[in-house]
Amino acid sequence: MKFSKDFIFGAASASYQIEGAIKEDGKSLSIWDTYCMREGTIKKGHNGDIACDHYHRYKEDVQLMKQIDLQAYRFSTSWPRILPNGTGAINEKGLDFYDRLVDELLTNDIEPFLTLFHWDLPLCLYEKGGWKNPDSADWFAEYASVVGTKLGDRVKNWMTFNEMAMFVRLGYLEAVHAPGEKNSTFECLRMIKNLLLAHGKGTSDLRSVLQKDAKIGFAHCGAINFPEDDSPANVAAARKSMFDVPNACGYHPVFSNTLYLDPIFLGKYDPQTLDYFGDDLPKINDEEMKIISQPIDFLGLNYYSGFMIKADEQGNPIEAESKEDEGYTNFDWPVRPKGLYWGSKFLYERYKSPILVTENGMSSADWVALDGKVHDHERIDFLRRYLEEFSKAGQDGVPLMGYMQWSIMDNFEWSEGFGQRFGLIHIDYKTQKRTLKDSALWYKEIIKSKDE
Ligand code: GCO
Repeated sequence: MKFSKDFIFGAASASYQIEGAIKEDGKSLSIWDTYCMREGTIKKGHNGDIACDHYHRYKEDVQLMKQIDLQAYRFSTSWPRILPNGTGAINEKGLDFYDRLVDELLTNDIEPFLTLFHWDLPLCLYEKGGWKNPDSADWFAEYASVVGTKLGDRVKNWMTFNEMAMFVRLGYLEAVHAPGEKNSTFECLRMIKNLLLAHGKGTSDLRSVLQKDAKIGFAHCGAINFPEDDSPANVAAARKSMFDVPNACGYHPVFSNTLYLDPIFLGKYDPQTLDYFGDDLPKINDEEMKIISQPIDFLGLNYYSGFMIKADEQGNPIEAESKEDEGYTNFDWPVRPKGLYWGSKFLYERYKSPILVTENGMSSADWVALDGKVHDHERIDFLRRYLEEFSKAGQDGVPLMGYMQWSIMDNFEWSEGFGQRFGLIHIDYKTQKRTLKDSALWYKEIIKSKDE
């Protein structure tokens, strides 16, 4: 596999999934803290109260990253740690944590990639209506500018939101993630408009406090479809289906790629979205659309598995039965590396934005073996397959910024609790002992070989 000289290899995490310290140093609660307190929400009653205790162990964790020779680390900041009231008074102690983390990373030659919102909305803002409140775009912009002002002299790569489509779907439509609501399509669409405005206003307020060379992106996760084979009819069907509303893979249309990416990257709703939702779709006026679609620097792609598509007799996309003897991860997600090649290509063709893989990885049933090591050979095979496909996209002309493996360490996997292990680093949750998995050592070699 080949990558360009400036391609960057890193690994990712998110605040609620690793930090713990949910009530420390002036942090207020987030919707994830309280969601986990509700009985029956999380497998085995797990929660992120302590998680990987990264809040206290970040120095040790950065040293482990250093041992892997990571070039970059993608993490998210916790909004209620920084602004306990959601807006207004800054909690300096909370903000200092990220200040120290950034310094620690830079001292060890690891480039920080910062996500502002990876799902831990301050509870106090949720109580004011959360993302349903039209003021939420201004709340987010204020938070973005607070973090940007403090860290913008050192952090060059920023992401506004992580997987807007996913948290709308899981948290507000299907009620399987915080805050656990089931809303109508009509209500979701109104919330999505506020979210898009939050992304836009956040981007402009952030831009105004960052240095000129800073990059801002949006980390997206949606249906990624790839063709059953390279025949022109199947390729055309797969390409079309990625941006169809509804999509051949059967996802609810509020989870469609275009609903989010077209306003952000193309400055408009696509015709199918307008058609499908009709009067339910809130109007976005020109001024608002300008805010939403101001230029950003990259499209972050979170990719784990996708859908295999073929053309039916009329050329319409339909899901193809898998003929391959696929592997399945511990989550039961099919191993489908081809989506990384085709997905990057299709997204680039439509949005013309460089692609950064902001997440990719797999969960497996890892444990520490008798020899004290973690032999996760399946993860090594998985990552190699996916990276090879991503590299192919680059060779075909898609501008690739880099690749962030999910995740730097095993962590709190939302409603699955600690049962799904995605890390390059194994965590023993009883003792908080960290062990580099075989995949981490393999990844180190991949990073090294890039420059050879
Ligand atoms: C998401 C998040 C991550 C997950 C990861 C594995 O996609 O849900 O961005 O926080 O942990 O994707 O499911």
